[in-house]
Amino acid sequence: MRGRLKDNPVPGQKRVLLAAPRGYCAGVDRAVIAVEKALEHYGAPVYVRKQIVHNIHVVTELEAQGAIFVEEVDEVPEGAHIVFSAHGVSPAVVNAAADRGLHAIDATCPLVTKVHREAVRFARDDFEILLIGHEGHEEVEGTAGEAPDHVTIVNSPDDVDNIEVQDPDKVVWLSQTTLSVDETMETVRRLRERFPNLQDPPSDDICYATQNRQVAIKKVAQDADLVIVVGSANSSNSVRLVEVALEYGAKAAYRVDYASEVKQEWLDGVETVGVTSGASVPEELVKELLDALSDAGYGSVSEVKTAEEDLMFSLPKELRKDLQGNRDERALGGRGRANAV
Ligand code: 2E7
Ligand code: F3S
Repeated sequence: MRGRLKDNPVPGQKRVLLAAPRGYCAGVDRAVIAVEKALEHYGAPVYVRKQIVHNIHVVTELEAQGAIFVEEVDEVPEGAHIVFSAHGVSPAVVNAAADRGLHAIDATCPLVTKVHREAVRFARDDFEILLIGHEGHEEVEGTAGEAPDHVTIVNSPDDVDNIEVQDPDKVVWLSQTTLSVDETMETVRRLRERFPNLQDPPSDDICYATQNRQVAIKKVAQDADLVIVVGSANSSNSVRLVEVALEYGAKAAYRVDYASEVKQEWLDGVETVGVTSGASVPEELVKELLDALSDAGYGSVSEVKTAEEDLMFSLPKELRKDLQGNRDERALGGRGRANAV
């Protein structure tokens, strides 16, 4: 059914094209499990700086298990456990947590840490870093905080004309991991027009998960009258999926946190609904959307798969160490808790 519906839809038949890959990436999976394991191992409450990932459902579920989300480390009682979110933190935040005697568990996605290292290295070599990304987003604050005196944030292609640099022969661009690939390439093209010796990052900063989800929704969007993206409003990669869907031919595209937000009028005259979800979105929310669409007559679902994903990251090292200690204690006949990984 999968191929037949996609390539040769029955005229007038309502159907869903379900993008794959969608939903959780390796960095989100690791960060959410880190909070759950921390709660199991240390007991509630465990504090989390900022939303662990930008999804309201994930945050609400973790709150119900005993996580307390704070904006800054000074809200956390001295000596408590704190998890840094998947989007990363600047050294200033790491230091503030240490000064307060907090036990920090760093759930920064390893692919963000890689960009932090690039920023540190280029700053050490005295480059000016043009960081393409959205000002105010936690990831951008964290990366810029690695080398504040060397970083200029470039929000959009239109920002390029206003950038000032000291030495146009010593500039490099880096980026946030969750941007639109196409828009970022346009920003780089315009930067290079102004600074022909602009250096590229050593490897892609826009991560595999962002890229894969955009490729999949581009394919779906070509055939979709409507695209629905499951994801929260502050989720950069989810919002990008709506934009990409519109750019690649979807007649309409909306973002929802929950299936209950789908408006009846969105479906008026619609034969093909494309569905995807951002990297911070649990699959159960997509399932609920598919159930709601099925109730509305869109029971035929074909997956449009453009890549396989099997990347997994190990848990943050601070947590692994404590969980390992727990295991050793049990092996020695101690009374450790029976919940280590
Ligand atoms: C961490 C990073 O939580 P998200 O919705 O975050 P964005 O950055 O898209 O607002 O998605 C997962 C995620 C993506 N990037 C987590 Cl650095
Ligand atoms: Fe990491 Fe990319 Fe996910 S940076 S948290 S793998 S969206």
